[in-house]
Amino acid sequence: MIFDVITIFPEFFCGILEHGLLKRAIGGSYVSIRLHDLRDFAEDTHRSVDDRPFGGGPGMVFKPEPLFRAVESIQAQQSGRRSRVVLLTPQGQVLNQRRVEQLSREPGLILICGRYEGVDERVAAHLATDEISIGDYVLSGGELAAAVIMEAVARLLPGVLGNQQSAISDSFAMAAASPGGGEAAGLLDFPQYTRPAEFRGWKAPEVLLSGNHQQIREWRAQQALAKTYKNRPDLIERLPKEA
Ligand code: 6GU
Repeated sequence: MIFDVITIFPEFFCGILEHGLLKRAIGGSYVSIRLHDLRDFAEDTHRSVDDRPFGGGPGMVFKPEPLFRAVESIQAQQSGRRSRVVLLTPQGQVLNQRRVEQLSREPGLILICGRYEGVDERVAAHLATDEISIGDYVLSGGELAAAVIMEAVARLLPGVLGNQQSAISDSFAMAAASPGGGEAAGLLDFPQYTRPAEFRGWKAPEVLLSGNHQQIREWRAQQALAKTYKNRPDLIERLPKEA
């Protein structure tokens, strides 16, 4: 999977590429990430990429020309199928695991880091294939959102996680493939405990130490439901009705 990231802050990505999952995915050649400085595609000597909004108002808006030039120069180097062009913007469709799974089936993604004040709408209308937001809150730019997408997609690529089972049974992964057939059915994950069995007087649930795997499965299913009910009642509403 090739990620082409278009940004005014290429250095922003140094840290996340040098640690953890993305570092391993790059090291193992599952993923390659190419950073493109939007200013390299500016048309004037000041390398300007934004301008004041038509109609007035605060802030600056990304001009269309540098973004079109950047995407078209990336596409000109692609031989096979064209990558989807994802505009990261708070006006986009909210990312979820289903969308992450769709994106993980692409050979590559071009990620445009927008800015909060705005991107000329002709980019959304005529250049981007997708507009994605990572949630209902405001970030100054799309860089963190691009990092979120790359991490979430990379960990689904075959081979990136040593233990594929983990990706399947994580919170939000679908029930069809889950081992117990229920605990990951669109619910949050069940609570985990590790040693010590007692910490500051708080005991780990005895059932987890019992070795009774049937009881452990039942406890985890019930706890997953309780946690979801408490923190994400909206997910309960969306459960498949037959269960
Ligand atoms: Cl993709 N961009 C910005 N600027 N803010 C956001 C976002 C994206 N997703 C949530 N908030």
